[in-house]
Amino acid sequence: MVIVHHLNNSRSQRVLWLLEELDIPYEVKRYQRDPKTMLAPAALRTVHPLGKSPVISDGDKTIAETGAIVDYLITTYGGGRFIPAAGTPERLRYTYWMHYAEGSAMPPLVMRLIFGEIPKSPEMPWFIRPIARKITGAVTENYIDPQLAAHVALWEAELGKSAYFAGDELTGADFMMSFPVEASGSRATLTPKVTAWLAGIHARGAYKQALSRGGPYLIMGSRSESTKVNPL
Ligand SMILES: N[C@@H](CCC(=O)N[C@@H](CS)C(=O)NCC(=O)O)C(=O)O
Repeated sequence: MVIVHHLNNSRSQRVLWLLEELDIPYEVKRYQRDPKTMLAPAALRTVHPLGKSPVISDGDKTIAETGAIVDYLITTYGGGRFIPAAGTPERLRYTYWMHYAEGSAMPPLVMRLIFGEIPKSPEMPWFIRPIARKITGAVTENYIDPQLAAHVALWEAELGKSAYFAGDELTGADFMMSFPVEASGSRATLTPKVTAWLAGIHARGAYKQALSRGGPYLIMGSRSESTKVNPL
């Protein structure tokens, strides 16, 4: 039985979604973020030394890193689903987006979150706060936001070629991309094809079922909610 070590409001939600699509039995072990630091509890470090989510256990195997988990689940339990055939152009696209989601899309999103939080830090002396706000605001405006806009434009172009990120079938690339796209939805302006792709995913029965297994998922909040509740 697959056990998902699931942190609330986290990347691990997409693993639950994949498991629902695969329609295999699994258990969810829930962990709650510290409400002040938003970090995972120490208990997660007993599962994997980094103490990050997602992590899954399957028999004697412990697997961390979403891309590795998605790849493992699809190749072990997919029976050929959710992965394009080897040697096809779709397979190359699949490999690209599987790596890109965490390797390229997430860093500017995490940066935006951190730069947004710096001026709000309660430890910061009040007279430094306006200076911090000015610096972080300038970096966000001049560097991070243009980067994010370029990423969203890339997604829009890719979804102009096919219904999903790696062709006309739902694949691991879409499971991986769901989190950066959801996280961007509250930090950048999404474009029409990306918005439609996300709406299509949110309408899936398996996606909804995964939400009920994972508990409240606030990553999809509005821009204003996001400044308070959207952790990464
Ligand atoms: N690249 C890793 C990132 C893992 C990660 O940073 N997970 C976040 C949740 S979205 C986490 O555990 N944060 C809590 C913490 O760092 O304590 C993956 O995709 O699995």
